[in-house]
Amino acid sequence: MPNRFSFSLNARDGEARQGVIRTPRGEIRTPAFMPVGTAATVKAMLPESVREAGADILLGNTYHLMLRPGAERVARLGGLHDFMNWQRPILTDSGGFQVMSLGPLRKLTEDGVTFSSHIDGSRHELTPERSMEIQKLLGSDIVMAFDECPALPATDEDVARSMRLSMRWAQRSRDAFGDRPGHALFGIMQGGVTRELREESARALTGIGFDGYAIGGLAVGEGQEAMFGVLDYAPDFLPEDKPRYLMGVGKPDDIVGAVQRGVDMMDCVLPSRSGRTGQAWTRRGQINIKNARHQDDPRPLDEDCSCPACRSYSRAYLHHVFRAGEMISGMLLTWHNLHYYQELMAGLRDAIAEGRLNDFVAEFHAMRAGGDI
Ligand code: PRF
Ligand code: ZN
Repeated sequence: MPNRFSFSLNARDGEARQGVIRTPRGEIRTPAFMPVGTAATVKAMLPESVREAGADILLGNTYHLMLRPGAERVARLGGLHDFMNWQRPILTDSGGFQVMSLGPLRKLTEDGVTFSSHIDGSRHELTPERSMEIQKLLGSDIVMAFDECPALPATDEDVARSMRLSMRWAQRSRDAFGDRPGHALFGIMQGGVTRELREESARALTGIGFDGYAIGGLAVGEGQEAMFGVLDYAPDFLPEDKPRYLMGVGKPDDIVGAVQRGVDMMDCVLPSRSGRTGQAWTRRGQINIKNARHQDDPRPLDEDCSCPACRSYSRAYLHHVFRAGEMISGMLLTWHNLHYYQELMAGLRDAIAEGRLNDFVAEFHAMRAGGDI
């Protein structure tokens, strides 16, 4: 294992890139999808199952872990990797975005954000410096700068003001992070759907210098067309030799479109969350397992899927356990969804490496039916 963080590209196909991030805790094949383990667990999954489904890295959340069980406690117990029994890389989000979604419970100043816990109402403060400290206590491998993400639509003036605050916080994050060999700090581009603001944000971040660059502030209500519009130019503002991470995206077709536009990493709660609400994602489209049409269906979710849910269980069984409120329902559907997402990423990586991404994407769209299958 290397004792440093590095990124190298193996292949390009159009704007798409295929590469590998090396860290002391293992390699991350890119384009990568990161399952979300907000509260030190990918819900309904054992860590070894998350790995078996194909994940190289998980995402954890500063906001949730600082409130419960507390970053200092996790540090005393040996750090997040030991605590949750996942020894591979972990990326932690910085907390700003999660605090923003609290709405009226928060107060924003130049220094940072004060907010009330959604758990017990207690008051807390997050600043760039405290966010860096918490992510260090957790032992995160990829630390995210502390930022603010405005909900869209917003006026250009509000988006500009917020972006400039995030860029001042990015500098403070960089200063507080210091020099930690083997650990990476990523800056987060903001600027809404305005090209000039995205460019200004990228210039500010590259001037500071980060180990990787996230594209934040998308998938917040602007719609896929507007998001792809930004992704048509924004990755070009970032250094070619550093990973680019699109935060909080998305559905399978969002992922494919983002990879085509030069994104290297993504995360989303969708495969795990929708697994618990009875939604399965497959190559042929979505399956709503609640639907009565599945109650006598002996077929698996997807005949060609090799996940445990598809190897050993029928749609009829999955329908039954979902309707009965049995926990195995969320376990099996989450496993299937994570497996599907990771197979999609592997397919994208292979296609880029072999210079046939356009054919892969055409096939991806051709396979998908409309509605519940
Ligand atoms: N900033 C941070 N986390 C995020 C986002 C962001 O803009 C998004 C936007 N989709 C998801 N998660 N820090
Ligand atoms: Zn499956």
